[in-house]
Amino acid sequence: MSAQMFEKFRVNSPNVKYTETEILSNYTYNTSKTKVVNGELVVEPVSTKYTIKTERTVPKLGVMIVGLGGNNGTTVVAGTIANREGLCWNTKSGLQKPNYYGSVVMSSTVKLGSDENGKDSYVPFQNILPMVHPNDIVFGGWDINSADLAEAMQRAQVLDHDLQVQLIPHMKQIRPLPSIYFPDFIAANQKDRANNFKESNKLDKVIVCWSANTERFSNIVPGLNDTWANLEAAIARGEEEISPSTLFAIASILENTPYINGSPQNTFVPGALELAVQRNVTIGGDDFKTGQTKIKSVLTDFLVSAGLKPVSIVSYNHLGNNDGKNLSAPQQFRSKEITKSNVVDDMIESNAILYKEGEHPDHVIVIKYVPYVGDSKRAMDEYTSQIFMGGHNTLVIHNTCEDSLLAAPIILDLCILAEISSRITMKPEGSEEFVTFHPILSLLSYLLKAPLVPEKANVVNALFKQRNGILSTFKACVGLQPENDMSLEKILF
Ligand code: NAI
Ligand code: DG6
Repeated sequence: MSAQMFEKFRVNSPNVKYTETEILSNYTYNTSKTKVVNGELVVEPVSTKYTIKTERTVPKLGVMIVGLGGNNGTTVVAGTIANREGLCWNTKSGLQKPNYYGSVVMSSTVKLGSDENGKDSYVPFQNILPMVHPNDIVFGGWDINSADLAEAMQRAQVLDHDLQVQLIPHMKQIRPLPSIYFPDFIAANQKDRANNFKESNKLDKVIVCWSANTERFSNIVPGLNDTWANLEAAIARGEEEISPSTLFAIASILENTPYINGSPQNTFVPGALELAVQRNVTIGGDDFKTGQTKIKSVLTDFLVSAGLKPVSIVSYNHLGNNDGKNLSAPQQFRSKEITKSNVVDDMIESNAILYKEGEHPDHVIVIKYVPYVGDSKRAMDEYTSQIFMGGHNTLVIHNTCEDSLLAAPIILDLCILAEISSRITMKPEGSEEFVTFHPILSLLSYLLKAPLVPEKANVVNALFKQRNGILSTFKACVGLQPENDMSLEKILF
């Protein structure tokens, strides 16, 4: 065996100090700066020293889901209860135990080093820093439909029947709070679900996550939503172009509560972004990255970094749940088409040997609503690449999966990562002040199709770069360098 896992670890280094309440790490961040001098690229290594402070006390986290009665909302709550209560259920293949598969926090591991025999030592991702355990999260939220979560879970038809039966007593105790419904923003075919409206709700929980229906994009209108001052006035006037999701985000930010957008629409209009930055309240978005897009952000990265040239990417999918129904309307489909389309841009731009400036593969997105398949989404992707000497390589992928079982662990990850990120602060050498991460939390990019990033940062879509970004940051908090794949200690003769 060349690897082994340990539950706990301690870093033994003069640069790391564990106190009762904090982990303090003196960390040297190494990167490179480039500039062009007389037409030549000059690269200079740069080292910056930071003191990184991580608060060790894990808070009791409340997660408020907008769209709590939907497939994702009910599945994330049900899955967490099943794990917490240790509910096992019979299936045709035998007894099934609950798990958190699909959660990068709960079900993946991190390499911390190698022992004297060269054996790699791993710890669970969740143990690299003190993080909230999903079993301890308290869920609540809003929906435009008043069904309790037992009813909503049964309507979703995602979980096995035997498990649902065991969950009913727990789930029926939770009923979504009433929400805001503007028929103009989600598809007209959602009208029969909206039996429960109200203008606004007081947001008082720690993290709010939008997992409600995909809205159409809002128009960005000068004087309306382009600045916080204009947006505030527009909300006060009750302007119709302010979407429910933007209202939730604003209410959340005003309550100093982080807000995550799991759907594609442009909730964070410029005025909302300005408010989040002004008040330093964490926001993350847009659109959960689950199956097809995750594969795309791996496969395209592989092709382009292998020197192969993707020239056509066609992504087709059909599904039969309420999300699929909502997306069958043109404006809501358009929102999803946008977030699904931009996910290869950074990889294409990184390779000017393969692509001339402005050149891009043909990239087509199709989504069809097929009620019979329910939550079991079918995704078919075809990647055609140009290869050596004018040849072509076509890869075809067929993927069948329960959509909400992929999305639910991602909701947990987003909330857990947003929470731990709020307990990390950094002080550059020479400064007196510890600073937080930028409120537009790009660290969440791994879990989002169209990552929001601070103005000066580049969007990264490539999945393993995104994962490495999270891990390198968390390892820095305990005084460890990013994973170094040179393995010099093992390969020199
Ligand atoms: P769903 O249709 O089952 O659930 C959405 C829920 O939102 C419904 O219960 C609906 O009544 C409620 N709703 C609609 N407007 C609302 C409002 N203004 N306030 C409060 N509640 C409202 O959809 P599902 O499958 O749970 O997906 C949720 C969202 O997540 C969709 O926008 C979807 O595109 C997005 N998403 C889903 C992924 C997946 O793999 N399941 C992945 C990426 C994004
Ligand atoms: C149809 O595309 C439904 C959508 O909500 C997707 O299932 C969802 O956005 C997940 O997409 P992906 O590309 O991350 O698998």
